[in-house]
Amino acid sequence: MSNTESTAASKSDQGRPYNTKATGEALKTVEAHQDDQVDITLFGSCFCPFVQRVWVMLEALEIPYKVEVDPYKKPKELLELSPKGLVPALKLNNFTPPRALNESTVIMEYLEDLAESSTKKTVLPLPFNPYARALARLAADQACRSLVPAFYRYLQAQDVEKQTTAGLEFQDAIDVFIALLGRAENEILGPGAISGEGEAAMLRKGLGLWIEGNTELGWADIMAAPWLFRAKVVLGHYRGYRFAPGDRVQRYLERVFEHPHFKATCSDEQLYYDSYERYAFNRPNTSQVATAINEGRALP
Ligand SMILES: N[C@@H](CCC(=O)N[C@@H](CS)C(=O)NCC(=O)O)C(=O)O
Repeated sequence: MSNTESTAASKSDQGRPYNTKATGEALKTVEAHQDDQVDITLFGSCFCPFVQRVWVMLEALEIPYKVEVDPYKKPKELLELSPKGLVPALKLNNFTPPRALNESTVIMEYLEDLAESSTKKTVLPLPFNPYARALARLAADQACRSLVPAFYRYLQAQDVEKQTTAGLEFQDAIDVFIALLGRAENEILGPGAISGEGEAAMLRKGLGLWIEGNTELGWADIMAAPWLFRAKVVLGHYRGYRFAPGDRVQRYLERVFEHPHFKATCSDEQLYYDSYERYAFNRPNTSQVATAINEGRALP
């Protein structure tokens, strides 16, 4: 029996701590990003989905960076960058003294703006069509405000009845997210779309991997992917969750999970089983996010 099978079968809290060091592809990426002579240092922890968002952005936009893992114990250096001691945080080394940014969504906006004048890469539809950009952001907003909290509610729910309700709510949050990706596709590229053919071809790229044939991650993909991946791995393991069947959705998820920029930031599955055990058994003092969920408050 493999490690994974024995963990899945036992389903009891083994008191495993979160991992402090990336494994697999993510470890290779960490090792390839240790050059001190770069403008951006990403403070992150290897299992954190909020960090993964930012990490995927750096990869997708080809912005040079250095990555530090396990600042979870709140070293002074992190607290100077991120007031609540949350990761991700960016240290911006090109300012004297260095400046800082926290909040994954704000950092994503910052990197998108930065890339406009540096690497010329983007993960959004081009600015000549603000409506197409807004539709991509609408799906991303659904990921932030519904899908992410629903993920934690489901994972932290302890009795079967609450797990069933939370599971349905989580699936609903995914369905709405997918519907919004579909809406962007229909309204920008579909029959009677507002754009002409040339314009549609230019906008198509920025709509991300939902669009069959597209090869680059989009804004909404990056916003949601870390939790979609943890739904497959962690909720699959601890809650028996499976994505609702549907060929198009399955193909989309596969394209996201297999995308080189996403894969480069993923550790081996065992790391996620271990790191999320404390959430799955709702141990006290797991994290600020877990506490907020237990107290019915907004996420930090
Ligand atoms: N709103 C923040 C949330 C970040 C967050 O909660 N990060 C977790 C790791 S996944 C953290 O740093 N937790 C430390 C703690 O709970 O003290 C963001 O989007 O960046």
